[in-house]
Amino acid sequence: METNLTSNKSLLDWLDEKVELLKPSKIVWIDGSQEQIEALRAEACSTGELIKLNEELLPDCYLHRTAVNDVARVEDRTLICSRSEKDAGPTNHWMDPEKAYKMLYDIAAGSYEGRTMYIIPYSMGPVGSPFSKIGIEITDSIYVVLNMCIMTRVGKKVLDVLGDSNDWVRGMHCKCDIDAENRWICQFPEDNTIISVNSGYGGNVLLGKKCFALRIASYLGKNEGWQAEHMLILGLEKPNGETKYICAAFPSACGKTNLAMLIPPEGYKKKGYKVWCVGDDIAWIRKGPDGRLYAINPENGFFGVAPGTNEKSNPNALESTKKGTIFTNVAHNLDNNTVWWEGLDKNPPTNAVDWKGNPWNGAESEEKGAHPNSRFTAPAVNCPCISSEFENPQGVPISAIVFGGRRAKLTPLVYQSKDWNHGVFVGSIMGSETTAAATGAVGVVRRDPMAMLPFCGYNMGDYWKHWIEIGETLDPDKAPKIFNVNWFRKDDEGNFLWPGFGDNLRVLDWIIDRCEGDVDAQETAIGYLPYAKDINLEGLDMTEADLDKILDVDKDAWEEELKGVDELYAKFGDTLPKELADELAKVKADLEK
Ligand code: GTP
Ligand code: SPV
Ligand code: MN
Repeated sequence: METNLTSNKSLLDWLDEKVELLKPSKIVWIDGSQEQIEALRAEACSTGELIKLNEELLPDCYLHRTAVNDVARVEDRTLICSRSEKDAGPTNHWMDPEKAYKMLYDIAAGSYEGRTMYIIPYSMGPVGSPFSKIGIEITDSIYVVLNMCIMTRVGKKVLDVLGDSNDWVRGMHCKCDIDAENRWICQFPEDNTIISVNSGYGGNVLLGKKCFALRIASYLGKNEGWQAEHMLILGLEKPNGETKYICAAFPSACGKTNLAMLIPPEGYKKKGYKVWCVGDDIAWIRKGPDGRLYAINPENGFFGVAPGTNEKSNPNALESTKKGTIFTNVAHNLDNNTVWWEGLDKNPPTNAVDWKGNPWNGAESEEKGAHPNSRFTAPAVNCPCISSEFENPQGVPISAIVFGGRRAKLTPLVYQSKDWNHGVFVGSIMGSETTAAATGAVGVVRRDPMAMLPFCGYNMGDYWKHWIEIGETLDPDKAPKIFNVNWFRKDDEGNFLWPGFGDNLRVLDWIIDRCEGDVDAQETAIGYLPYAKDINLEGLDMTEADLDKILDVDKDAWEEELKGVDELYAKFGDTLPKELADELAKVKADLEK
């Protein structure tokens, strides 16, 4: 074995076992040095795993194409392997851990033969922060190594913090043959272990992200009294210089990255409003010494949706991708060796290669150049609006928690919950149209509680109970206020009824005003809705009457919606918290009034 970077016995023992199983031809410790990263980039380019892009226009940027059958998370092949099936709950796929280990070890055995085993020590959260947690991922993919080096804090410094501790998350990734029939993404929450086989796509293989920072971490949080959530974190700086922090949970490809980096509309900008990005996908939240909730972003980069990202919709994200970025499954413009995706601009390249690796003429082709779930992996430091608190080991204090989904009908632009438990209810009933971020049908409404349906590492009934119990420990004056938003209402012709993107600040402004008690609202059965006059429409081609159309509560439609909630709740049996059953009954009764 190459010289060990640590003498940690639990780690070395685990590695010995994995070497025995996987039979790598070579072993490389990832130390996090620039020289090593350069050498790996060069090696990946020599084999075609990466394509180096135009050094002038996109310095240190690379393109990668995954297998055509391997472009999104696979939810039906993502398993929670707790000892008891009940602990995985009715919304997760479960397998007995003994059976799962055997299945996975059979698939993985000998799969590193002729390949290199890379050992990646990484920290989720700033190295050494009391919030942070350490993981080790072994992989046979340079693409995974280079992505992890952007998305997490990697290298020797992490092992120095780990010392002799046994408190680290074990992650084993094996590309095997990228065989979709034998693809499995398994979490063993009781063993701090993740095993991923036969995939090379982001969320399935960058084990620090969804597997650790959400599935394993949500379970750790339940036991240790904190929360791991699928949430962006942003700071809204007001003209008086004060910054208020908001966490928001939207399902995959429903606008977290966009909201986290938004640029205020002209009128707001002039007044001095600014938005600072702390995180765009995951928040780890715990109570601080002053009794408020504090959040950190455990990641160090953005694994963002490429399509739709442009100079107008999200200039900060676009700017973040201009250096040191890995692009996955976008189109390759051969004229200038850059990248392109649908919605980048109106000039698709004509001399290009599409995401599948075929010649592509964007002016003529009916096919898409980039996959709808194509992504960029960009370092957080590149982001022009990265928060000064990004590295703060204590996190930022949260004023508001926002839930939201993609709903063409029904859900109003924004409403506020009546109190904490009602807010937990609002999160629990979230429904959203499915997107390309996971395999399967797109555009179908499904229940996605707290945007955590694919990411909760244990029984979601117990997870809801955990939310309620966190609320019980908070002084109501210090607890974040809870809201729900929907940027995606459409008219009958399919046009969006709200401009979205930067203009979402108008809604955040109302949310912060509500938190400060600065604005009234109308009480309805589902919660407090804004008066149209209280949402600033200055500079928009929209009237208060237009706004009223997306600030409505349609009694019949809500009654229909709540039938879906009945169905969801019924699955939980005795693990459904009584508090949520009570909230549901209350909303039903209020709708009847
Ligand atoms: P994940 O990385 O999968 O968790 O996605 P995300 O929640 O960060 O979503 P993202 O911000 O990348 O947005 C996904 C898609 O939604 C993109 O195509 C955006 O253009 C679109 N989108 C984001 N915000 C808005 C909005 O306010 N209105 C509309 N109409 N579309 C939006
Ligand atoms: C998501 O699907 O919510 C993502 C991308 O953020 S992935 O890392 O693939 O999960
Ligand atoms: Mn996500």
